[in-house]
Amino acid sequence: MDTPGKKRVLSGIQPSGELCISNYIGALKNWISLQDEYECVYLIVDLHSLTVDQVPAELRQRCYSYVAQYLACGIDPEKSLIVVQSHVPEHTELTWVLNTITYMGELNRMTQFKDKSKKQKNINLGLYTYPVLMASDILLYQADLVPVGADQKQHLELSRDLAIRFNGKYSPTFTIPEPFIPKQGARIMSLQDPESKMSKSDKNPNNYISLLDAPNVIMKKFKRAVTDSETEIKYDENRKGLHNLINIYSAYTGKTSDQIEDMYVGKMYSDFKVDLADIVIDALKPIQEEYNKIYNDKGYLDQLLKEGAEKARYQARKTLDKVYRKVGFIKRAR
Ligand code: ATP
Ligand code: LTN
Repeated sequence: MDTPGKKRVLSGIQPSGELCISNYIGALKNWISLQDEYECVYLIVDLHSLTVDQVPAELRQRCYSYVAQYLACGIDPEKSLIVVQSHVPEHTELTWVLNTITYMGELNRMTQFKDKSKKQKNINLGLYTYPVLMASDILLYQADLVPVGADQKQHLELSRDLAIRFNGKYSPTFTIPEPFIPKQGARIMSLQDPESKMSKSDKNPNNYISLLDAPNVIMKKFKRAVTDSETEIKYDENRKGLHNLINIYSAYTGKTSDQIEDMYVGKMYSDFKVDLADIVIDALKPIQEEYNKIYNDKGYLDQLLKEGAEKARYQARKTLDKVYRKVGFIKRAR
């Protein structure tokens, strides 16, 4: 960390549910491609995941599993830091300060809060202030760029507003982060309900493809994916199910929607779905093989997280000390 002249990338995923192809297409794929040009920090945001009910032993295993999946997908620990959010206490410390410059009206407008409040009984304060913790994640590392799916745009705008507000109230302290959202595939939809987004914590596993799903499961889920009663394979926004499947096809092959339409002239939905399933199965195979090699090596994963946390804390402390000084706290004698 702290290479002069190199810009910073920061992003994170909360360890709730199984990582899905939507998380890969919307976020992870870009995380990987940004590693050479930027200094990257990729978080497993375990503090955020507590806003949804968790089984402690499962959460612990899932965090290890996410680290192994980040690595298996191509996050290179030589180039990027993989960090568990709770290992760097500065995240929660900065959150407090940012809480004091966040207006309740801003949080009331957050669509993720509104959506999640409808879905779960436990509408806790953490769910409400979730975007402030996310802003801390980003601002703590002075990130320039934040690769996320389209659903996170509103949260990112809040992070920018808080950075601008703090800088204005005190003096320039935080870098103003920019979102980095893919042009295509920024919003992958559910396979059974193409009106709502694919979500890894969905109760119905038929709605998503997990990165660790077995080939026969992937095939079955795509075959069952909701389409429509037409026959032609056309990229039409109004035919939501098919539109979504073409987006997934495009994300995994690099082919444009026009090219895909041409390839399937005169063919049936079932041909298209089977091909798509095969493409995704082939893409996930090396990831799953690599995952199986590293997931059980807890010693290696722990060591990697230890190094990640140490390096991250250096930068985090630097920013937090600055913030504490600016707001008028007495410097702690060391
Ligand atoms: P949860 O259901 O637990 O909220 P999620 O699948 O919505 O999970 P997040 O942890 O909220 O995933 O997001 C991780 C990353 O994946 C974020 O960058 C987010 O923007 C991206 N992402 C989530 N869902 C989609 C989607 N349907 N299409 C594209 N990107 C997505
Ligand atoms: N809120 C994000 C996860 C997240 C995040 C971040 C993303 C937490 N902290 C910092 C980018 C940068 C979500 O996807 N639900």
